[in-house]
Amino acid sequence: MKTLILIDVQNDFMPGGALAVPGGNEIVPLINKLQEKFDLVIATQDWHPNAHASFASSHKNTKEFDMIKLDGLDQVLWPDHCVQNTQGAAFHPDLETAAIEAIFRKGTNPKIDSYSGFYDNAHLKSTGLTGYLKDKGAKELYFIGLAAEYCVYFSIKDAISEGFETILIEDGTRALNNQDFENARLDILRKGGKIITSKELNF
Ligand code: VGL
Ligand code: ZN
Repeated sequence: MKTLILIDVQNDFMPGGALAVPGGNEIVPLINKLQEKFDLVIATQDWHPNAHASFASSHKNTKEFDMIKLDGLDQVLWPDHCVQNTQGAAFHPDLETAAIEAIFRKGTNPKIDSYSGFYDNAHLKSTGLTGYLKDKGAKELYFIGLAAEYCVYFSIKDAISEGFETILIEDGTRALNNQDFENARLDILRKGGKIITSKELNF
């Protein structure tokens, strides 16, 4: 049962958006093309309330992209992004959504960030994604979307530890910082995840 998981294909992560990932828009045609190859397609959406704790604007004497400790965890302070029900939180207008069977929203707790589609950053609360996927009989999870070294990487780490066969489609992601993504790639491989290009999908 091959499942494609679209991570945060949202306007704020596209060039011109609040937290733009360089080239983020370039992956949308590939995502649209690949969907029909899969038995199940699901998506995640970064979905923050106003004044979320991950926003630099919620803290005093800080600026965007500063690193702070938030309840003991490292936290990058982001520009305000993906605020619930705004255009920035909407999927890219060209993303085909007809085949997306479920959307898992994350980052809704105002006090804690949530990069992974499975758990918040402190692993305190599950989104229910593991249970949903296991109930559906999903075994191999293919990941695509944004941003490579944040929400894609954190989702992949959780998918591996939840026991799924986990594959990153490398040409279907873009990073905020390529060096950070290189470290994430090595960690994915070390943990037993696979990294392929879409050309290698032979089904
Ligand atoms: C993301 C930073 C903050 C992501 C979400 O989707 O990768 N990155 N919120
Ligand atoms: Zn976010």
